[in-house]
Formats: sequence, structure tokens, C-alpha cells
Amino acid sequence: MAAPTPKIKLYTNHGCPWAHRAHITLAELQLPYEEEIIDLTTPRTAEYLKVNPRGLVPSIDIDGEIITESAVVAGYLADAFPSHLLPVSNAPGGALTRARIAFFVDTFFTKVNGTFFKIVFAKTDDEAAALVKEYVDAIVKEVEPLLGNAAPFFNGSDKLTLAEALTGPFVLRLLTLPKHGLLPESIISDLAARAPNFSRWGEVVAKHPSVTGIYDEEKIAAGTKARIEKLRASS
Ligand SMILES: N[C@@H](CCC(=O)N[C@@H](CS)C(=O)NCC(=O)O)C(=O)O
Repeated sequence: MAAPTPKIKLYTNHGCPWAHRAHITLAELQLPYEEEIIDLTTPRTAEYLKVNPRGLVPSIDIDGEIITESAVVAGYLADAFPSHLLPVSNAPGGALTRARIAFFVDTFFTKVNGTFFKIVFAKTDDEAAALVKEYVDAIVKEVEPLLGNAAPFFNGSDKLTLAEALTGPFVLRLLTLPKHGLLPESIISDLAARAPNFSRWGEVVAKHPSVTGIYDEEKIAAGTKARIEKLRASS
């Protein structure tokens, strides 16, 4: 008998890359869910603070259990509904694949991604160019070697894995925001020249329907531009 479908409510905001991780995971798992959009421009309601006392998105309510923090939400869903995203740890090779995915995600976020929004919010072209170099150097050194066997997804997988569910929102922004003038276009050509594995992988990740699903590129670009203008006006 098939397991009963869980009742899932996702508290989210479509502009948030962390919340985007939960959307990708739910899409890949083909789990139906209701969503509640949390307005991040105003203080959180007392009702939402009961769901997540930190006031952040995403959070999920799954059959009455609340789970917060995007990596925990995505990891929980991937564990609770075993699929191509993440092998169970006692499957042959399962623990090793899980370790590889965990290391890849840790590397992307501890060695590379911190520079990303610094580029977007750089105050001068020179500052942006130096940060682009820092970003590309880190990809070349830390991430490129981990994507040698991508086919086209992480670790030889022909389907998205949890590695892409967790990094995809940022890869998508990296590859789409340059055409809106929010990152120097050179970041794309530098990556193509110096990190071919990453570039090939990034292209397929950024086109995958589960990754593009909730992404409104024009709206994200306009929102980011407005945030930059606000920051400049206040500094
Ligand atoms: N570590 C958190 C970060 C989530 C996060 O920063 N969400 C932002 C939106 S992108 C948020 O809810 N911000 C509301 C606020 O800071 O008031 C996670 O991974 O879930």
C-alpha cells in the first residue's frame, strides 16, 4: 500500500534563495504542498513567529511537525522520501554518496558563495572586478575538481541531487543576473574559460524546471536593483 501523502505547508518568499531550496526539493519529490507567502518587508506576525521564532523563511509544517532552516528542511524531505536526490545511508555506496554531497555543499557555501552577494553589492567597478576574481579563483580551486564526474548532475547522476537542490538557487542567480547588469558579464566568460566542469554543470542546473520553477528573473533583478539603490542612498 502506498504511503499516505503528507500534508505540507511551506512558508516561503519567492525572492529568497534559501526558501528556493525547499521549492526545488519539493518539486523533485513531486510532493503536493500549500504555500504561505511571508512578507519580508514588514515585521513578522506573532502567528509566524510561533512557526519560526527566528522569523526567517523557509519553514515547513509537515503533518503538524514544524521544520525550519533551509538545509534542514531540504535534508529532512530528502531523507523522509528517499529518491534520486539522496540515497539512504545503508544502501550500497549510500553513505559515501551522502558524504560527497555534504562535502560539495559545504565547500560551495564556505569557500565560494560568501563572495557572491559582495559582488552584487560592490560599490565600484574595481571592487566588483577584484571580487569576481576572488569568486572565480575559489570555484577553480575548490569546486571545479568536485565536478569532474558530473553527468550532467553531481557525482555522475542523471537527475538532480540534493547537491543541486541546495546550491541551485545561487547557481541560477549567478548565471542569470549578469544580463541585468547586476554582476559583471566577465564572470560567465571567466568561469567558462577556467572552470569548464562548473560551467557545464551550472548551465544544466540553471535550466532545470525544478530549479527555474518559482524563479521570476525580472522580479528578482528589479528587487535586487531596488535594494542596491536603497543601500547607496543610505551610505
Ligand atoms: N539560514 C537560513 C537563512 C534564511 C534567510 O536568511 N531567509 C531570509 C530571506 S532570504 C529571511 O527570512 N529574512 C527575514 C529577515 O531577516 O527578517 C536558512 O537557510 O533557512
